[in-house]
Amino acid sequence: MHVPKLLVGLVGVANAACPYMTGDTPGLEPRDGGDAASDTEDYLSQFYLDDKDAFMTSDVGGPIPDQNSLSAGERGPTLLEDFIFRQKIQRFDHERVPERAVHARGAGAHGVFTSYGDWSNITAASFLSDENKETPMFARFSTVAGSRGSADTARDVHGFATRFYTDEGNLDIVGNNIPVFFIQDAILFPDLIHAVKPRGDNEIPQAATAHDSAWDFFSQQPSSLHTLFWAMAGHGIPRSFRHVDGFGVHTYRFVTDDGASKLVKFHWKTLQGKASFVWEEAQQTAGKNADFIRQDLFDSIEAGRYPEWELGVQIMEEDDQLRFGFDLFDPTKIVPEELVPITPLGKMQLNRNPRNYFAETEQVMFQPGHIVRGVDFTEDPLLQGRIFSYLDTQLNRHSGPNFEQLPINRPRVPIHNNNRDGAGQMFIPLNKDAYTPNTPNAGSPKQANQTVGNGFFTTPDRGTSGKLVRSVSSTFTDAWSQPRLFWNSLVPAEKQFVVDAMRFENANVVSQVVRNNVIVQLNRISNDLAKRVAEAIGVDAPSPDPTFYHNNTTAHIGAFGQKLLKLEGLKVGLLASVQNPSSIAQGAKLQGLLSSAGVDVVVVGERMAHGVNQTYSASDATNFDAVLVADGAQGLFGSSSEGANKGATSLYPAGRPVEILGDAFRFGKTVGALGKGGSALDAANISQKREGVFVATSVGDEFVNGLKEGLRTFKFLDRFALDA
Ligand code: HDD
Repeated sequence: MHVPKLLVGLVGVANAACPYMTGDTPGLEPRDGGDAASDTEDYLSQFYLDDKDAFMTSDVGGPIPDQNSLSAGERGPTLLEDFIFRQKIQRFDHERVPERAVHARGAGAHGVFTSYGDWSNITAASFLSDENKETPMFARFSTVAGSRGSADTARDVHGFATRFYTDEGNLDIVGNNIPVFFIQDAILFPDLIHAVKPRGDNEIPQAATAHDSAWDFFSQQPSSLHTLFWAMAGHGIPRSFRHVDGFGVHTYRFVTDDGASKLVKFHWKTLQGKASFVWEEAQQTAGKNADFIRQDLFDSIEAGRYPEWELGVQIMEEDDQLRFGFDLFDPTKIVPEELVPITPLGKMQLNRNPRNYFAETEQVMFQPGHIVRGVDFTEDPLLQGRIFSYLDTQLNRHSGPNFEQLPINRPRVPIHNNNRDGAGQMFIPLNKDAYTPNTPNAGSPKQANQTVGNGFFTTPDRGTSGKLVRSVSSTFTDAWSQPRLFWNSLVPAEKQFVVDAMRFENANVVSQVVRNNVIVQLNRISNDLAKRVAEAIGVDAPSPDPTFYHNNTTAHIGAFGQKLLKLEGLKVGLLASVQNPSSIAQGAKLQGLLSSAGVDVVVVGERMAHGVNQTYSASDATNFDAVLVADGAQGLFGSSSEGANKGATSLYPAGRPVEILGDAFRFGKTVGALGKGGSALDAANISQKREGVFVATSVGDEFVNGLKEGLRTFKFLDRFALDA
């Protein structure tokens, strides 16, 4: 297996040839090679509208008052000439632009990519040409099916779109948090989305696949099963955007300066660790705080806890296209890491929140077609179709071609071409001979290609042929082996996640025909799974269908991990009581002990008071990654304070750690099930406490270390109610 080594030196010459033409593109200073983070601030600040001490003006700059309309007499009609009224209302009336056709709901952040080395032995891409080379980035995370105003914690595939503002133009890796996709040919995308989006007559359900058309599509289109399994597992309800991996999905090409190509798959490995909600928590959170996940990202960055991901590639040869028993150009297949390890190339750190959601996060327009020298496409039919669709949909959203000139979309290098005019043209081109070849302008802008001007080029050795057909490739037809690979790699509790999710989803399916079809497809993957779902949705338990059980490998493919690598940004709820100030005082002491780990302590009390951050009625255990009962607060448990009981009991089944200070026994009795086998804890059996239950006499190192260990493992898998 060719694993690239880091080259040193060598490419200095190539970089020197990378020309920064003095900008004749207004407002775009060529990167001075400074650090990428300050680049971003310097660059974007050119566009800030900063109104701290200013007087109000109209859009054309005249100072105005805008709180009263102009009328004929104090009781008279508003006058048509009132340009202030008309402009203000007209601007309001035109604020909404079409939301994204999919991925409408998202959150973004700026950041920096740092290359681990010089990778010119596998790619000519400039952003990977030097160790520690920095490139400004913007990333946007999203759900797929929900409208812009839907809830963050809906179960869904999650978008993971990343833009590199490289010194040779913008590169976008527009991926998801799931490494495969539902379909193989882009022509089916409208069918897929029409099936998963709400019904055409009543626009119900919002942001949910628990309905007939979605499962009718999934059961009729088996290529969708692999992605569906990942979405029914923890990957569909991540704890936050910080706790997901990202995938480019398609196989791309890396191509070197001299035209040699490798096949690569892009991976973003979260350095926070992967973590998910359980479905009940995700549902509750959607009601308690629809913005829970976007708030988590924003608050983490505001607090200086910058999330990081490592960019890696699986590197394969052109001859490997069919080597693994499936087609590398089939976007429903992964390449198990056991077969081709991931080579880390660099790290992305998101370290700056947008200053304006619409201007940056809503207007950013990613495209798989935003590609740079050293990266090339493959014949993957889904990728080919996406290259058209994103440009097309963005023309619709921006109602014109100049969206690439918006501050968030502009590259950080000068633009030189003969594209002219179009609505909202922001540049003033000085070259009046906008054609090539031209003599009056000395032939500028000149053609850049593989050997001159560091131009983009298609891999020279790429070739294609074949009769024109409309069909799925015969190399794409096995739809069941890889969902089985995924299912086999899950631990029992994660399998329970999938079973429970499919039960929930199909219990909302009305058609018995669709339910039967679903079980037929599940049975081609696992008879155990099919029987467990069938029993819950009124379908006869199927007998095994061995004709599909080939390739039954159990290669572990990095199923949804349960280990957190960093505690930064996690929250613990200290259940205290205003009747006992010492229970509240423990909050400050605990915060002192946990702040170095980046863990926030939220003190919960019956009502707001000094030292109390939240009341029981306004909070829920699902807001916290662990629940702690302060010493002296146990008196609340057993009383009528619903919040207190809910604070602990509703969290416990979700597998989050529960920490008990002081008189644990009374608390134990109330909450119950803290003992092994689901028994209540009491003085006699306190040693029988279940995994994830910690008891300490005071807020000290023993208590904090127990909590940190509890948070790290995050989910105590034995707590989930597994099928008998
Ligand atoms: Fe897509 C947006 C990811 C298949 C057509 N897609 C969109 C976004 C992400 C993805 C992350 C949001 C970008 C942003 O934050 O602005 N899409 C994917 C992945 C796919 C995929 C990983 C499969 C590998 N998409 C796909 C297909 C098509 C589209 C097959 C159409 C043929 N996607 C779109 C779109 C969107 C979009 C309708 C809506 C907003 C936009 O493009 O700019 O063109």
